[in-house]
Amino acid sequence: MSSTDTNNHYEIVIIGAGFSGVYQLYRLRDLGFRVHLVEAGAGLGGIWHWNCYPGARVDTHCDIYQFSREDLWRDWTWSERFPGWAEMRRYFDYVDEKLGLSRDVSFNTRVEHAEFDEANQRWQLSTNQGTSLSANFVVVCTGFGSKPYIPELKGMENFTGEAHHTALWPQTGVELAGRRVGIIGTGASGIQVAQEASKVSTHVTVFQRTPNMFLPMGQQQLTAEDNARMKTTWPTSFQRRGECFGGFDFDFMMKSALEYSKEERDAIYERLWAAGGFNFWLGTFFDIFTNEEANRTAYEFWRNKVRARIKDPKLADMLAPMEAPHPYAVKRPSLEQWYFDLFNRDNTTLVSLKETPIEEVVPNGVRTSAGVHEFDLLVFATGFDAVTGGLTSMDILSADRSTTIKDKWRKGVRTQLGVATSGFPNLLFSYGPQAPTGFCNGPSSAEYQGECIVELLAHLRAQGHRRIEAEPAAEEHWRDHIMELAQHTLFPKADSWYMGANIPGKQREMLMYPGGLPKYLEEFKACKEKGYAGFRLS
Ligand code: NA7
Repeated sequence: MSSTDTNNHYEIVIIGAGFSGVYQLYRLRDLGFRVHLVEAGAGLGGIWHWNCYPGARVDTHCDIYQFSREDLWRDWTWSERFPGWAEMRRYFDYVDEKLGLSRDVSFNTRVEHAEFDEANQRWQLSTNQGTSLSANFVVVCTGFGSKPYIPELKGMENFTGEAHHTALWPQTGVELAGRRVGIIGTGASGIQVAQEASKVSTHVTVFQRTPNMFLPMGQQQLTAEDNARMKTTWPTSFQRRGECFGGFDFDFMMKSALEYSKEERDAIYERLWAAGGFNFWLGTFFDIFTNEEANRTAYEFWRNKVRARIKDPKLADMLAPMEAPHPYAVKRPSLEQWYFDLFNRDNTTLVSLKETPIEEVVPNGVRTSAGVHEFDLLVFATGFDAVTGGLTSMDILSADRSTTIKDKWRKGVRTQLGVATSGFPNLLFSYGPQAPTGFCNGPSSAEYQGECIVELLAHLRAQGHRRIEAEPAAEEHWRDHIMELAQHTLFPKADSWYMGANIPGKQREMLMYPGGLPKYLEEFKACKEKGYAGFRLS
């Protein structure tokens, strides 16, 4: 082995420095592994590094949107219940300072190609920097949203203004003040930009394809005293995450929405609504997700709340139609602060792309079937090739070199427990497909699922195993189990990124494990107790 090989060879290489990657780095390092992390961005934080557009904000209350290590939370103070991207970046800097992470990270380095060296049982990775490194094991932590999606629009090359996707926002910032802004997409990103733009821009035009069932954020400014009080409850909250479906510190009510009279039910809905955040989603009746009649009760409550805020009945019909466009809550609801109020002002226009589709981009804006909408800045808030995009955008060759992950998954994702796929030995992934991921709070997944992976790697070392590979039969079984669970829910009834249905040509399938975090952990534990059944260890 040459000296270069020695320098660039690690026991474990982690790809991606969001919550999952950072967790893997410090846990594996603490266990004495020789580990290195490769990150495409210039800093830690994952989506909190890339998503620096105005208004980018967490959708989970800060109590649980952080690492649960006491030496980290004890000395950190949150300024808002739902922190913005700049505060999240400061948080990652703080974690870095406390744990000395950066010394083991290659920043501005994107893994482009990976192939397995059978003779040495190791991965060879090549990067966009022209560098290469090798590792016995690779843990991919590229997250659910690392491959932005920009739709192909006719005439885009003719646009003379500025155009950016929210997740590729220039790190130096973009001026919103005094400009006319056009925003395509009304997910979390789109409405966050719209809310900020409405304060300073001359005009905001929002292009909506599907009305999004936003929930009230319930933002709060936090003092040092608030933090001190909250810290007394955090150990319990951290513990609770592993017991709740979505990795939150609250869970569904094991009651049917239909067990109650309308008055009783609405009183419960009022309480959940007032609590803010995802309470009206992950703290509600369990059968909202499985029973259309129960679901309709939540939609009607939501619709009436929203319509009461919008003065123009036509706009109310566009934003909160009398008939739901799809069941409530089967697309991830975003949190709004003053989004619906924008439409009572003169400087905001809402364009329904269902009624008037975009025909082409013109030099000064966008032409829909109803005419031209002019603007200087075009924001693509059109989301991501979610969950699988981080993995499939790298050229990862199977051990026998017959395929890539991207090609293998073209006809559907196959994994054992959402952490490995057959044909690709010694390659594990955290917060990826067929795991709780998008149904789970990010840091909770990073820690709970992440710890399963850490234990697995420690087990391999303890047993002297040099190779782990998912068994094809096990991944067929896991896939069937996921599809079976999904069939009993209303999730397949919407074109969401949970279903891979937001990207043209992508296989439509449930991409998440729909049984919830606790059940997932049980499955993993059972697999571990059977000597990691479904994985071939050697
Ligand atoms: P999302 O939630 O995937 O939202 C993307 C939005 O872009 C959504 O409103 C889409 O409409 C819209 N979209 C996508 N493609 C098009 C085209 N071709 N034309 C018009 N509109 C389009 O992404 P975000 O970045 O906002 O949020 C991602 C996650 O981050 C979010 O779930 C939170 O977890 C935080 P659609 O609804 O598909 O009709």
